[in-house]
Amino acid sequence: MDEKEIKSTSKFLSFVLRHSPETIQLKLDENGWADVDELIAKCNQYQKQLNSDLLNIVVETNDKKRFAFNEDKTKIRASQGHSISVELNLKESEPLEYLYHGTVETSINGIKENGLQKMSRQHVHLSKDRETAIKVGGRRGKPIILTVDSKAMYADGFKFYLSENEVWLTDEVPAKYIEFK
Ligand code: HQG
Repeated sequence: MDEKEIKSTSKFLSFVLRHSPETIQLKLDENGWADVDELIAKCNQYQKQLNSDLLNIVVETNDKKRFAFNEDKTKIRASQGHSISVELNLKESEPLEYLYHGTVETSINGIKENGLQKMSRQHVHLSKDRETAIKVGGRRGKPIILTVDSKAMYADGFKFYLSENEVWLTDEVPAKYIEFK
């Protein structure tokens, strides 16, 4: 199967499973799960070729493990990154001492003023290492990496969640916990 097809399918699945299932008249349950057979049927109906082989490859080879099947592989969902409201039943976890956030210059003043906010997503996304944060920020331009004092936040009662694909999530990061350099 060719790389391009896998990538474009992954992007399309991110779009429908995180942001806009109604685009293909797909129903997600309250936990964000779509029925696999229905997903395949609806994709094809809307001119996005999909079959179970391609779906399995996309899920297995995805660089960030963005999607997960349920145990018997009858359902699929995105593991994080939603803008639509879904209950992921995320595991609350004690964070690493420091977490990182990759952003760009144009966001810095806003972040200094209001801290890191969820913007259009359900959580603020934080990375476990600088390398990952560089990639995240690099999607928008020259990356700037902010260091978050997650240990101090946790000590002050802020909650952290680790998604199934190891992205650290929290509701907000007030500016006082952020090191701007
Ligand atoms: C910025 C991708 C001004 C924030 C990535 C970011 C990640 C502010 C943008 C995941 C702000 C939101 C999430 C404030 C935050 N003022 N700007 N107060 N607070 N921002 O895409 O973290 O490939 O919603 O710095 O790898 O960039 O899709 O968040 O630039 O894991 O799987 O507002 O998306 O994963 O952008 O990325 P996003 P993000 P996938």
